[in-house]
Amino acid sequence: MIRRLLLWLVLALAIGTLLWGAVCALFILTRPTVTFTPEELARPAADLPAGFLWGTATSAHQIEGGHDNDWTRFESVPGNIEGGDRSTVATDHWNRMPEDVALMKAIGANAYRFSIEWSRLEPEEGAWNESAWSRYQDLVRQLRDAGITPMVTLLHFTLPNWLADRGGVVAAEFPERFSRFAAQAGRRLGDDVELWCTINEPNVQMYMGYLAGVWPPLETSPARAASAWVGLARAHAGAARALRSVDPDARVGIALNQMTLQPEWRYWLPDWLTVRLVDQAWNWAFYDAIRDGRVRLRLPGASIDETLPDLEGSADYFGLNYYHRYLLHAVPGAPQGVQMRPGPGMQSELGGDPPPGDSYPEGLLLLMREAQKRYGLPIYITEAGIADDEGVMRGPLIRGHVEAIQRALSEGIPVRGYFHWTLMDNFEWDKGYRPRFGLYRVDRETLERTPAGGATVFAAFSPER
Ligand code: GCO
Repeated sequence: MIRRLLLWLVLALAIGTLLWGAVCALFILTRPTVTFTPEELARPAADLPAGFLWGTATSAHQIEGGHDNDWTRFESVPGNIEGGDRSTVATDHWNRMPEDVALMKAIGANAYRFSIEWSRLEPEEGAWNESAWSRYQDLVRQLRDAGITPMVTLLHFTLPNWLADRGGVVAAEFPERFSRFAAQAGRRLGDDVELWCTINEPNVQMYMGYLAGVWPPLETSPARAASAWVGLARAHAGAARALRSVDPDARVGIALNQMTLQPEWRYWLPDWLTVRLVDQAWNWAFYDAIRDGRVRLRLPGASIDETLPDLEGSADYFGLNYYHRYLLHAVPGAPQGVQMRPGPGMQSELGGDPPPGDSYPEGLLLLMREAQKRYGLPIYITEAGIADDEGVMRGPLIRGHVEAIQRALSEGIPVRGYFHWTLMDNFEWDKGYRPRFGLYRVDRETLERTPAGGATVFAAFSPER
């Protein structure tokens, strides 16, 4: 009797192990990884195709100076920003536009992604600031004259105070007000601008503002996070419709923060399942919603399933912001049940707790393949970069990204442009001025810009050279 029981037990264990192995193998096979060898990265890369957009990216609040918005209020509270830094002057780009366009030209850039500051352009609800609009009109003209294609972002995290006071991105009126702003932008800048990015990183804005509670409005509520998500999706859809109606040539998209996610333990099913869940929610839920016209998101503690008007097909391209790889480990009791840590690649100096993921250029290729499979849209890498004070990691990073782009192109993936984050060191949100992401180094005393490590590598890949 006991022998029989033991036999059954052994049999059950063997079958269990086999099944376990089969499921793990399935996960591993369906999520292949890629490694670029040092030899591959040491050989010269093939030229990027003619017409490929090779540029830098910035955002208004991080470089312009002179703002009055929800972030400037946030910065005035001691303890909110590392080192007590403020965006008051930033890099004074508002007064140095021609000089900064010349900097782009000097490193062979033929494209530039930047944002226009809503709080400057509509300081009071419904009152447009004409001189601010004409400054941006001048900027796009200067860019065109220099042979630099602009991509304009309408919302890069910051909100006018009048809107923030009424609830910001969760306010019922937000989508409509934002669409009205988009229509104005299309009318005033549309002659020189074809490429539009409605919103920068709605996933970051939702997470940092409404779940982690470290950015305005400092909330930590899954239910409010879900409302922010829906508000941002509605606003994007409305803005896309508005832009297309005033500017028939407009090509509209949205920039999503994307991460490479891998299991900490390769043969541990809970880690694979965690990767699946986080990957879907973080990397794909927003563009899936655009593809399907239906917002579906599951957060621990809240879930949404809503069909939204105008959302379906509201993107002409897939916008990919890429910085980090994380290894995920399922740990009951950890925040959201997940422990995240960087992989073994180059470590960004962004800082923070938990620390940021490592740089893994191969991940860019994996994400582009997945985006192509899901949407088949042209792809722009709307941001990619590294905080690197000494400037020693930036060059190899750019080389790795070019490798990823070349391989994607050779597989028939329609990648059309790359915007390196960033043109010059700037105000890095709650981290202040410490992390240096710039292809130009900015002296914080004199604001003088000088080429940083990585600038010559960037210039060497320019299709314009
Ligand atoms: C973001 C933004 C940028 C950052 C950049 C570096 O991802 O938070 O788009 O504003 O400065 O990503 O962290």
